[in-house]
Amino acid sequence: MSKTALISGCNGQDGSYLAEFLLEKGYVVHGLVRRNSTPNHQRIEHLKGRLHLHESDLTDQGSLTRIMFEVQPDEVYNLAAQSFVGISWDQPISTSDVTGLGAVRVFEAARQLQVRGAGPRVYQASTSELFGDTLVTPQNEETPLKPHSPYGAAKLYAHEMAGIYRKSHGMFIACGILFNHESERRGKEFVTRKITRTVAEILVGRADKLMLGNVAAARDWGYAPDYVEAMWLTLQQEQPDDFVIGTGVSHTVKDFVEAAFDAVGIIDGFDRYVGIDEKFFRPVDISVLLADATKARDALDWEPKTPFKTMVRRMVASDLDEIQVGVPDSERVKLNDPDPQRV
Ligand code: NAP
Ligand code: F7E
Repeated sequence: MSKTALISGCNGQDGSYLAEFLLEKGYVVHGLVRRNSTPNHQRIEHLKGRLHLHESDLTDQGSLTRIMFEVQPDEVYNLAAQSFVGISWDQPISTSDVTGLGAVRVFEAARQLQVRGAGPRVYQASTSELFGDTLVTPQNEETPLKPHSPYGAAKLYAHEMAGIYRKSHGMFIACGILFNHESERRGKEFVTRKITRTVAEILVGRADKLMLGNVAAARDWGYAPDYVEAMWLTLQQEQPDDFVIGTGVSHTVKDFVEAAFDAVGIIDGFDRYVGIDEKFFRPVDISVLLADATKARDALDWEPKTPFKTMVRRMVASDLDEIQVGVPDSERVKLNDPDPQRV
């Protein structure tokens, strides 16, 4: 019998990849999406007809509980969140409500179902932002948690509540302490996608500057499709547990910029095109994040598959395609070199 999964944030970067992954595995997949005045389900458009979508909001307990009861999922993946760290200083209340309390509303809906004998397994998307600007490097499941952003604090609340629900109610709730993961579907406000998009625009002559903030910040950037596999593996374990998920390699924002310019064959791109603008700095930033994912490797048999440069290259190639929609193929600017992973 096929299993049933419910994904909140189904239209997000990770939600869309996870939906694909679970459909491929034969799951019946239900997704929660927000109501928008102009429906915008771009990332899951290609899955329409295979996905069961439900309108809900993480601030609305009633609809979450109702849908949980209707769907009776075997597995719940709570991926919905206000996930942009930068905006969380400007919108701390809604970030706390959605990213923090919203997770607890999902746990609570699952608990109500468990009380009636049909408790699902629950995955909570925790984050490397939990560590804050730590001096402990690399970070693993034992590293102290001291977030520096309203987003990180909201995620810490959700993370702690996941543990409390697990212990107090005997629920199967597991968290992935996910380090940054990117893709062609990454939101355009995040630094990686902003870089690949602008580099593509510079290449075709539609932009002449890439304005950034703290280019010294270093992050452990992996490829999102690899990370959804880790989410699924986490829920297939005998016991619920938390796992750090990352690559074990950290790059600065400047490194990412250089890799993106390299991918399109622009030399000295950082010096020629990058400008620094105060408005992209955060009140507080994290200097370095670097994952020690040994526990996930040993217990889940999970390893990231996609090298950093391959990911950057795919993102730039995809942005090049997107910005040249409508341009005849013969006139399109393309990446010259073959993808190192495909040759
Ligand atoms: P994302 O692309 O921003 O997707 C977040 C999803 O949440 C979107 O589909 C969004 O809906 C939905 N959402 C936002 N507010 C909501 C609300 N009030 N009610 C219901 N849905 C709401 O994020 P992601 O990169 O896929 O990340 C997935 C999860 O992993 C998030 O919880 C994020 O915090 C966490 N995480 C991500 C990373 C990373 O590097 N990507 C790292 C660590 C943890 P719309 O589609 O309508 O906007
Ligand atoms: O910033 C610096 C910025 O916004 C990365 C989310 O998925 O990962 C993500 O959060 C770094 C920061 O991602 C710009 O200051 C420099 O140091 O791409 P980001 P994030 O804040 O790391 C974590 C793990 C999550 O959980 C989150 O949900 O890049 N940076 N210049 C910039 N950042 C942005 N956005 N824009 C700039 O111009």
